[in-house]
Amino acid sequence: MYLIQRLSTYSHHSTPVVSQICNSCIRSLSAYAVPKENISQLSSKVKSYVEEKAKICEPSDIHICDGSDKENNYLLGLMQKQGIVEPLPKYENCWLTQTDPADVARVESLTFISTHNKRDTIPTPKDGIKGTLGNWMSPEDLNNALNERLPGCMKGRTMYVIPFSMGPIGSPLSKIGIQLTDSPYVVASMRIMTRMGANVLERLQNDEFIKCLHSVGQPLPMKTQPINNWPCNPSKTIVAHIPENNEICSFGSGYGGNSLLGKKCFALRLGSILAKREGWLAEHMLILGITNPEGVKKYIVAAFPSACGKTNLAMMTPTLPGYKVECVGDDIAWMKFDENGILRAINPENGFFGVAPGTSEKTNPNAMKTIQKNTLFTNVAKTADGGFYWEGLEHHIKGKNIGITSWLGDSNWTLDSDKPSSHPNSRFCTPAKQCPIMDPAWEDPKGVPISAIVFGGRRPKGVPLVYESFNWRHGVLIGAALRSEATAAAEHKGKVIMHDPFAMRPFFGYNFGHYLQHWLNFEKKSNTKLPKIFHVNWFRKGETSGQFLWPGFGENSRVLDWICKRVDGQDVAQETPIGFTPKKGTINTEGLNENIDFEELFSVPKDFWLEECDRIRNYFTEQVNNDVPDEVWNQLKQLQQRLQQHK
Ligand code: SAT
Ligand code: MN
Repeated sequence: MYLIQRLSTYSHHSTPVVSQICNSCIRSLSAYAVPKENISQLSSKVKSYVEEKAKICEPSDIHICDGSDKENNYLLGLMQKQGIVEPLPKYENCWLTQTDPADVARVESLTFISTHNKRDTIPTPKDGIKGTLGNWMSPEDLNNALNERLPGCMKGRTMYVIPFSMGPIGSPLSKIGIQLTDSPYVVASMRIMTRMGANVLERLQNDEFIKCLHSVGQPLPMKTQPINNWPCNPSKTIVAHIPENNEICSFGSGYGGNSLLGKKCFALRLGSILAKREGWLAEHMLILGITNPEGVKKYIVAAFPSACGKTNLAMMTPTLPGYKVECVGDDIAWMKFDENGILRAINPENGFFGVAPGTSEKTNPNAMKTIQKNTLFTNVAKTADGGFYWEGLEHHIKGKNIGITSWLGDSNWTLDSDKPSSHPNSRFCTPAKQCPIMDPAWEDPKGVPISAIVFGGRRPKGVPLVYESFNWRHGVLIGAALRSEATAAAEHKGKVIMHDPFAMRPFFGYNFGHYLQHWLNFEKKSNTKLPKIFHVNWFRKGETSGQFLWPGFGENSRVLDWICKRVDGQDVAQETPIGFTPKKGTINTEGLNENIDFEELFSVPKDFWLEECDRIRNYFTEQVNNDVPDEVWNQLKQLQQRLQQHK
């Protein structure tokens, strides 16, 4: 651990101050200067970045993270003293944090990408329509916003310097970032979610890196006591990306994707820009390997909007006898065609930042095993015997007399309470390597070879369990047209089917129209073996029964098996206007104990799909307008024609 301090200013302390700075120290701090000798270990590029930002943010000291256990334990101890975390003694090295209830999720409306040319960042929506494909800010406006916020924002706090690698250290597909943050919670979380520490600095040498600055936006001393000891500044929050400088600046929130800058900000938004520049793909996709009883293994990537069970699928226990599923990643895939034209994927992350409610032995037994140690829980409830609790774990407490304290601190919470025990976006942050089904190749620097790309949505009506695109271009249309049922904003009540193209809507780093062209361009490249593209829907309901037509979870292995057969070129498909669906009897039903109405599950209702075409056309026209590539319009037209010709 390296701790850099202006010890001379702390004359009344005999030993270096390692815990939170005392008040008289805060008062005695004069103009900030980084002691040169202590950051001499940094490369000149990192050093000047740290110095530049320290000068602006004026932290009281700087700590360069080495990623060691010792450092982590020290930070956890510090946070415990400060009341930011408490141990969950029922497990090994597990900790619970409750945030300020005003800081519980990503803030899409305050997330910006700043470029000189607006159209580089977002399509121009049709007149009178509000764009929903990202927020742009001019460099001038961003400068003003940051100048209003950053000066002195770390006063009285430590600036932690986090060197981190997205992807296995040294993989040609990996990228390095340096995050500066004044939140020890962020340090502890980044240590789980990324490869972090001294070995990253070694690897970095004097190369370029992604610059990530984060502040909770509450210099000390604060005027009022922070709620739950969780400093944040919701009225001033901003999450900004500056592609030109490979830079991210986030202010005011300590939560999730707002503050763990490696995840959505770097790996997806800036990642997608780097991918476009450099000819690869940064996608919001899980990566899994599936092995059949003959021992043949294939890797699949899959993009789903939220609330479709992405993490559950990534860690699935297949019910199909003799099959094995292994996990490479549950959220993000970085993919590049190798010299043999094979698409190879790495998971840039090192941990899972999963939604806690709904995770249980039934829905995801592997996640439950993963989170038994070394895990940070945020905004979940706790049990009197030192455990975690959330919606979905009712069987853990039923019939037992265990006290529960809700995430909001209600220590009399019971199953009859009218509020949930945990915030719906509460999370576990847990090391990937603890997952019992991590794929042996999950850290292979070459990446794993991808055979199929799957898009999926929660579609109660009209959309079959699985269908295959006719070709790559048609597959790009399927990704672009992705829709899923979601709980809508307050003004609509209940559920609506929302557009979420490529499950990337909040994560595009640049103009979605240009992104579509980037995808289309891979078809023109010589020597690329393009994976087949599929669409799945586990959530179709019977028109009359109103019940799910497919049991889902482990049974989804039957669909993955059919996909693998198609990758092998087996004659198990029939043509429909929307793509290839399984021929009768080609979904393996061995051991399936339910009566499935395959007829209804695979039907392609003409009127439904013609209406779907209209909605997609409207969406493209309103949102993407002049930036829709011709080929995407073509594909949509062809889909509509096929449907019209269909009886
Ligand atoms: O908070 S994160 O952005 O990391 C996760 C999510 O909201 O998708
Ligand atoms: Mn995600």
